[in-house]
Order: sequence, then structure tokens, then C-alpha cells
Amino acid sequence: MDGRNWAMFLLPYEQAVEELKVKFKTLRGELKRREEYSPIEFVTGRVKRISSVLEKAKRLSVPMDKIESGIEDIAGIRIMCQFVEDIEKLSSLICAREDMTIVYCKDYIANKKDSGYRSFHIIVEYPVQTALGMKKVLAEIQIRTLAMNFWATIEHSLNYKYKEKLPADVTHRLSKAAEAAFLLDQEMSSIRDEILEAQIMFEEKSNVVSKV
Ligand code: 0O2
Repeated sequence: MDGRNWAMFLLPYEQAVEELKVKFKTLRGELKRREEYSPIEFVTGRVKRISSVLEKAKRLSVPMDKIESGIEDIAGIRIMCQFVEDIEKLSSLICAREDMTIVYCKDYIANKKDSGYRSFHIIVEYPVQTALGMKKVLAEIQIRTLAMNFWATIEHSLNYKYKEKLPADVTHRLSKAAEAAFLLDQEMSSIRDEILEAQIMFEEKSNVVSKV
């Protein structure tokens, strides 16, 4: 495929990412207004770069004509939560939606990766309305706590720096940091009610101040 064909290939994925980001940000706002609390802290999204798509296709032995079904995270959405408990609540909300179909889930929280990576992934099929008609694309929704995201972001950049050949001491430190992130999530969960009460009080105070 030449550059223009790749750009055309990625169009529905770009549309899916933009639409899904808006939908989950809207869900956050709605839940905050309805229930004073949203399991969504913030949402990001990206379309995989062509070079990464090709690299992954090679690594997984996916032929070029099977990329659409064989590479599931060309469209990627990442949803950050405050607490581990929010992840289950949010995944139930996603599973109940009628604007996307769940393909399958990968639970790297119950089964953390050897690297120390923890996250809950949901692969969905999402229909986009394009100028040429409806097109279903696969998207990967990664749900993780702020602590899991902190760890994964750092580990991802270190792997990029060392081209996946991390020195042993860095691997060791990362493994300890993963354990620390796990403990941080546990500690925060144990005072969840206290934190939520404080946040609601703080938001109410900010609303009063901004109305004055
Ligand atoms: P990017 O830059 O986020 O696109 P794979 O794990 O890639 O061999 P699979 O089953 O397709 O095969 O992937 P999986 O397990 O669903 O993971 C895909 C994405 O999850 C990765 O995308 C990362 O975003 C994240 N991820 C998975 N494992 C790790 C890990 O050990 N560390 C970090 N930091 N992230 C991980 P990409 O394509 O790697 O990167």
C-alpha cells in the first residue's frame, strides 16, 4: 500500500477513536451529574502508527489482507480510573452499551503480565458511518487505574529507549515499582469512601465559589 492508501485505510479508525473519546467523556460528565461520582477519571485515545501496525503484523504473522481482523488495537482508547473497583463498574457499563459489540476481554489485573503490566482490555467492534457507508472496525479499550497508568507509561518509554532490551537492574526496579503501584491501589481502595466524601465536598465548595 502507498501512503495515500494507508491514510485512507486509517480513516475509519481515526473516526472511531474520535467518536469513542467523545462518548466516554460524555459518560463521565453524565455520571458525575447523576450520581456525583464517575468511575472515569480521564480518557485518551490514539490510532496506531503505520510502522507499529506493520511491526505487529510481522510479529504476529498476520498477512496484509488480514490486518483489519488480525490487529485489534489499531484504534485504541485508554480510560483511567481512580480505584481498582471502578474498573469492574466501568466494564459492566461498556458491556451493556448498544453502540458497540464486545468481542472479548483480557484481564491483565487478575493475571498480570510477567513485565508487571496490569490493565483490563476490552476488544470491541464499533460501527462507524463513513461517506461510503457503515464500516465496522475493531478497537481496544484499555481500562486502568492512575497507578497502573503511571507504571505502564514509564515502562513503555523505557522499553522504547532500550528497544525492548532492558538492563537487568532496570527490569528489577520496574518489577519493584509494579509492586508499589499494586500496593498504592490497595491502600487507596481501603480509604475509598473517605476520599470520595472529601472529593464531593471539595467539588460542592468549588461550585459555590464559582457561582459567587
Ligand atoms: P501502544 O504504543 O500502546 O500501541 P502483544 O501483547 O502486543 O504481544 P496483544 O495480545 O495484541 O499482543 O496485545 P495486548 O496484550 O492486548 O496489548 C496491547 C497493548 O497493551 C500494548 O500496545 C500496550 O498499550 C499495552 N501493553 C501490553 N503489555 C504491556 C506491557 O508489558 N507494558 C506496557 N507498558 N504496555 C503493555 P502496544 O502496541 O505495545 O503499544
